[in-house]
Amino acid sequence: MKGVLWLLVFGASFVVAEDGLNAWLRYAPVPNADALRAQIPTTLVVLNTTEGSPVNTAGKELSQGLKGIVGLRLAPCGKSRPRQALTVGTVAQFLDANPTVRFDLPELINDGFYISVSGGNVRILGQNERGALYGAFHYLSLVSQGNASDLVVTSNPEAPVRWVNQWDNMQDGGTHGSVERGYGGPSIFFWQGRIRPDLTRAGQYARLLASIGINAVVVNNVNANATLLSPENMDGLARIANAFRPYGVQLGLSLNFASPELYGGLHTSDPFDKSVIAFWQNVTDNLYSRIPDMAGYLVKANSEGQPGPLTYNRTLADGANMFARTLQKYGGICMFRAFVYDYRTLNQTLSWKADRANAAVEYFDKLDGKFEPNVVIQIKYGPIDFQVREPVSPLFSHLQNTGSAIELQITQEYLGQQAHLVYLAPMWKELLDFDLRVESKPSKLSDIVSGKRFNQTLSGYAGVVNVGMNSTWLGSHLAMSNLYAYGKMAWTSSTTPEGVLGEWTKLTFGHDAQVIDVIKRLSMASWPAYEDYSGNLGVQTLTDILNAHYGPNPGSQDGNPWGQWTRADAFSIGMDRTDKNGTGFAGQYPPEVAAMYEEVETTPENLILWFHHLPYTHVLKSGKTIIQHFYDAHYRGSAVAQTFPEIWKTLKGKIDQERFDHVLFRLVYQAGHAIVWRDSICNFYFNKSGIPDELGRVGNYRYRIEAENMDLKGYKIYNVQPFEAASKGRAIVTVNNSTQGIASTTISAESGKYDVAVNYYDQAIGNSTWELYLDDSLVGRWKGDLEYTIGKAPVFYIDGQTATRITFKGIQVTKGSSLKIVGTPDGMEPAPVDYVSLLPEGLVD
Ligand code: GCW
Repeated sequence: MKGVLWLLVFGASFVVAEDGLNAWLRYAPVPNADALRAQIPTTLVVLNTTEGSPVNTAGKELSQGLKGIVGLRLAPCGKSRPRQALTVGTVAQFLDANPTVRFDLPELINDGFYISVSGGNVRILGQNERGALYGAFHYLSLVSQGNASDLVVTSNPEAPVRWVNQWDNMQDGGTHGSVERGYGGPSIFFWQGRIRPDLTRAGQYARLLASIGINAVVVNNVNANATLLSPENMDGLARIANAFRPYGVQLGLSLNFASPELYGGLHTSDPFDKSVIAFWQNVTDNLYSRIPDMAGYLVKANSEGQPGPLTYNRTLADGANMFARTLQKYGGICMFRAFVYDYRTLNQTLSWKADRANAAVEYFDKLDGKFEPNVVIQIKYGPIDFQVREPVSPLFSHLQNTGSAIELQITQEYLGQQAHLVYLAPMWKELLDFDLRVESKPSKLSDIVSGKRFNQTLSGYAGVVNVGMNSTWLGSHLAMSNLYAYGKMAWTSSTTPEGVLGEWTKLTFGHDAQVIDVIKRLSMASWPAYEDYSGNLGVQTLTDILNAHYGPNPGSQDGNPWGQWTRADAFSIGMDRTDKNGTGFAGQYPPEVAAMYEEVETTPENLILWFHHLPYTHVLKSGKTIIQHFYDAHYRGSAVAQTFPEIWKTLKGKIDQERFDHVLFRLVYQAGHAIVWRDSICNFYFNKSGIPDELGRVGNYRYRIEAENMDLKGYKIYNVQPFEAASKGRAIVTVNNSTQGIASTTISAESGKYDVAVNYYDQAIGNSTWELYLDDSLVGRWKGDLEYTIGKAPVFYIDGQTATRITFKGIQVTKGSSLKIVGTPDGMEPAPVDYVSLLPEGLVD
């Protein structure tokens, strides 16, 4: 009876709307709560009750968690300890408190934990306080997943550096807003050039991160603002560190290399200049006097216009070491980014051998061993920039006497900006499992970044996360699986993408098997689908790289110094990165891997255009030509995306309405945008190569009514740039900003039920309204306000970044009747329309 009552009281939260703020730490009631509760002791022994200590936090989480999950109210321990208790603390604290207890010491390293559940006794012991908190979160996760039975867990992290980076600016505005490449709202740390007065979200963020083993957050953008070093802002940073500390999360800072000049009033930032060295030592001393446990620094230097040691004819090591030395007496770390390249020197027409991918090894190879021991080189997973598929950066095989960390991107900068579902763990797994075969010995990337392969003591993981004030953190509920998986994989690289996803889903959405299955199906299909409909065969993402890094724009890759080239011409495509004939990049790998990438035959086909320049007619192992593979993959990937909303809909009523609607909205949007991707890429390469699609799909859209072919009143024809971002290259826009436009036509399709899709452009410069009528009866009305609802970077242009589809399903259409779109412009947005598709039910085109 008690159980039933409990379920009535607590079970209510099953249907309560959820905004995502607690992410996977909802502590929601589980189905077998009664049975679980009976297995858990009722007394809690917290071995350090100092307010703000991680062990004390662990005690609070256990109380709150077990109350929520199984309805158990833990009682603090009185004078006499009961035989059965839930004990949490460090190993040392435990031995202190229990001098007579015989106990086999677990083998723990820094941050590691041990859990023993035996005979109604639960012990959660950390090697340090942070480890104890990790153990508590792990135990709560087990119970949340329905397991409170006897067990022993000894868990140690593979690598000491498990950081996240936030690219938070000090203020909103500028080209990147509050968080560069952030799609979850403004910074949780900074506002209007200062640290926010209310840092509640900073504490909540630290809580989430601690629960997945993350031990430090670099709070500000690598494109750093020197004013962060003002005394007032340093005080503010100390407040952030205070908010983090109860969760064992340390604060890290990005530095602007030119701060001595920009902020310190010096005439140089030369790392060998005495006054510069003194400036930085002073900064470091001031910071540590406020934040004694600060994690250290992160430095982006000589990259994308940022200053750095090369500006002063010093090496990158000279620069890194200068910071590292100031940190040494405090035990701090200097993370120095390998993302160094000089776009000013890159010219694809002048040299076939020019290649941005070569830069990192060229700069850092000769510096191996020249860094202070507390420097870690932070290397993006691939040699270019967070593309949908890249080979592992060869630099990992070159730094054998210097610690390295892999930089992964949780924020989906090039991968759909959280408006597309792309579960990234499978990609990370492939990268981490890749064997670089250094000196022909097993050299898995995961073993290099764990420090195992080259005996490094400082190494690990950095994940660019970019959460914001949005209650969903990343802007999308489903995107949070990426953050969860990141933490778990940084702790244990053998974590499987499916396994960790199932765990996350249970914690985030509950135990319903169908919910778990659906989220698994969608998520596991999502990266392959995105790769298919964006850029395949290793050609890169093909997104717009000159604007928001969103939406298709294959032409933007070439003809500029950013070096993300595809070298596509009328006959061939791909970067020749071979040693014998190309940029020599393949030769940067250890010999076995270099030999594999050197030859077309042995290069994995999903990277073939990364390494080779080939004719469109080159035949792949599948028997298809490259161009036909492009067409087919884009059709396949976008078709998979069409299934996402339908699959998701089967969960109606199985999860709370708020999250159900939020996810559905995004999946519907993604399905529409996948069609935009498909058509843009296919038409772009069809236009370049002149080779038609064997299946006749590309360029032939039999269900479409092009807006430019309709009768226009108040609308005019607009040539879209790039052409492939519109069906047949053209769209319509209202003739001015204040008058409605009407586009109408007579339906020639046979009468019947249709899904009516309208492709339009939603620019972030106004909120136009569109109305769709069939014979003067309103089918639907919608607004162009995606800039407020979807979170992706705001874009002003009429192009593949703003192209959007809305579909009205099951509409009765009569031959000979009239179809009309009425567009009302708003602000600078001229209610643009591309086409209408009358789709027989079940068809998408
Ligand atoms: O991916 C590119 C991004 C920049 C970013 C840079 C970097 C923070 O487009 O926004 O700057 O890389 O990683 O430094």
